[in-house]
Amino acid sequence: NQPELVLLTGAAGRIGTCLRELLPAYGYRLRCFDRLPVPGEPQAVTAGLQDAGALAAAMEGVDAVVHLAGIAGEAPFADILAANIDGTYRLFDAARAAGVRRIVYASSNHAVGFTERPAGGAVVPVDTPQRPDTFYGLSKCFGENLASLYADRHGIDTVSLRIGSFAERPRGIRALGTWLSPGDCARLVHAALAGPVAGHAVVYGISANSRAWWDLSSARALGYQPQDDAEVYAQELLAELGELPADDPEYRYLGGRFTR
Ligand code: 15L
Repeated sequence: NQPELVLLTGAAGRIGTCLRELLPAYGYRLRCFDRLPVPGEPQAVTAGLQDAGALAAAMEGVDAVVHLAGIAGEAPFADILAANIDGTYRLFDAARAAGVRRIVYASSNHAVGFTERPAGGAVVPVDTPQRPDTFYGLSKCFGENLASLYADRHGIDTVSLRIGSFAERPRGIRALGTWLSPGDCARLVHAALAGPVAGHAVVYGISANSRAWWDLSSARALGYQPQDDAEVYAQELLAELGELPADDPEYRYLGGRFTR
């Protein structure tokens, strides 16, 4: 029951580039959408989310959407409003109008970024209250709630991925807990596209890090089996940078430096 044709928005971005490389091996056909040309994808739709005609045409025949497009960090509210809030609404509504069955939404840990890390290094559960650390994080709270609304009201299966720190390898001490490797990113998105979902699911997106900050049980329930662990890099990173002091926001809050 795995979707076949998947619309990938933000296909030219960092995670989009990773998924273009790794998702086809799981049996998906990708249609790429980005406001910038997508290197090596002459068929990609080059348009913004505000282009209703291009978005509707891009949705034709699509089984599922992976929505990555948007601003990936803090920005003036007007920019976040246009790209991440209005743009995400337009994406969801175009998917609804086209009868798309599932939407995988790239949320972020910054939706809960002002949450203090529990004492003793316990992982934070997925049902912790939203607590954005920026306008960016606030837009991710909006996207998660939109995903919930479109699941309840329109019966679309939706999955919000609270992505940690996606990178080729962990950069910095925080990433020992928050890293998502490229291979695990593809495994996670595959699970979100093909796993069992009833309504809206929220999952954290990190690798199988020994120092994980977030609970992966809802992701595992979709079938996600992470293979990488940032611990492999721990010795090298700690020798270079040292442990984070407990009063450093980078250590104290889930969102790290975004809270500053
Ligand atoms: C994010 O949401 C950002 O897009 C990314 O650039 C990183 O800062 C990441 O979170 C993180 O928290 O490490």
